[in-house]
Amino acid sequence: MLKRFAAAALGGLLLAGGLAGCGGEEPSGGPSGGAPDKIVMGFSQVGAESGWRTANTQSIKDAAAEAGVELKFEDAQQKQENQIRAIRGFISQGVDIIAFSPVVESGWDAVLGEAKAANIPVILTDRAVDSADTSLYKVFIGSDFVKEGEKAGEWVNTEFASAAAPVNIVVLEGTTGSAPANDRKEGFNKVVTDPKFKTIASQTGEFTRAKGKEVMEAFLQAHKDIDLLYAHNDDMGLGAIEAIEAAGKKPGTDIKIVTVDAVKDGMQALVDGKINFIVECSPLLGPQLMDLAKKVLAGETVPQRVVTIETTFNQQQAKDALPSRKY
Ligand code: GZL
Repeated sequence: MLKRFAAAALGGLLLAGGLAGCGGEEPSGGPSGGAPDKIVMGFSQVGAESGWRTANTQSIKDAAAEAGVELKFEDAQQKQENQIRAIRGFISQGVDIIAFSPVVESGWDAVLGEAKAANIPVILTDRAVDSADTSLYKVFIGSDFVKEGEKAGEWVNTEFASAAAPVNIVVLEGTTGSAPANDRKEGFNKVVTDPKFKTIASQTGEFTRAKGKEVMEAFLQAHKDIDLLYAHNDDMGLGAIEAIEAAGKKPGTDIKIVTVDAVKDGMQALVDGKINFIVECSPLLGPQLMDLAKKVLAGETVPQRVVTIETTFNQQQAKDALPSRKY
């Protein structure tokens, strides 16, 4: 059910979008009055840049259908201005709740302040914002990206424990300014501290295969002695594998590769020995998101942070897990 704004109802100004489906009844739902009978959720998605994102979108759409939530879904094509525009659209339509995965960490206070002023609760999924004002959103559900970086780093320390200096590392970073890129870098650098490790190149591959391949080609042109690639997601790692093979080298052998996500294609490359280790980042956030949305709208207390549970995979673990992998 679309929501009329309390202020608008008082002033007799009903937003065009607010008329449809309302039938003039009082706005129900919201923190005080129990969840609306039919929740309308506006969701702004980052884009469709990776296998992870595709699985995340499917999880949200399937969970909305399962939960009987009317989902207004907008794909931002990895542009913050498109997400801000979508959120303003949801506000003017008078949705009951807004959820989104912020493409970058900064620049959200104004539009989230507008949602707050319109009394529309917001849930962050997948990625965080750096707003100091945590009253701008009800809950953030997603992975601990710093821990993911630490897990990748711990594997590197073990894998290269007996390696002589220097161990030359190249990094394919995620989207510049995004929480996963910032935090996976932070976590990795926190644990990979032995002076024998040298990060000789680090550049964004925008979480895509195409850009990951392009940047890895440039790394290979500039550096003949790369020992390890740390890619912030499987897709960039898979693009890099193409570049490494085109350069006549063996991925997983000549150049070791550690990635994050654990989507099917990445897990297959791990089974094939082209990737050496994957840190899981689960995209299956849909069911928890819908459950939290219902709780928020029913006025129930919800935790401000819900961390997704995830693991890591070596080659044998990938062989065991791949047949039943959901994404
Ligand atoms: C992580 C998510 C990242 C994935 C990438 O939660 O935001 O964005 O690791 C995706 O594959 O593009």
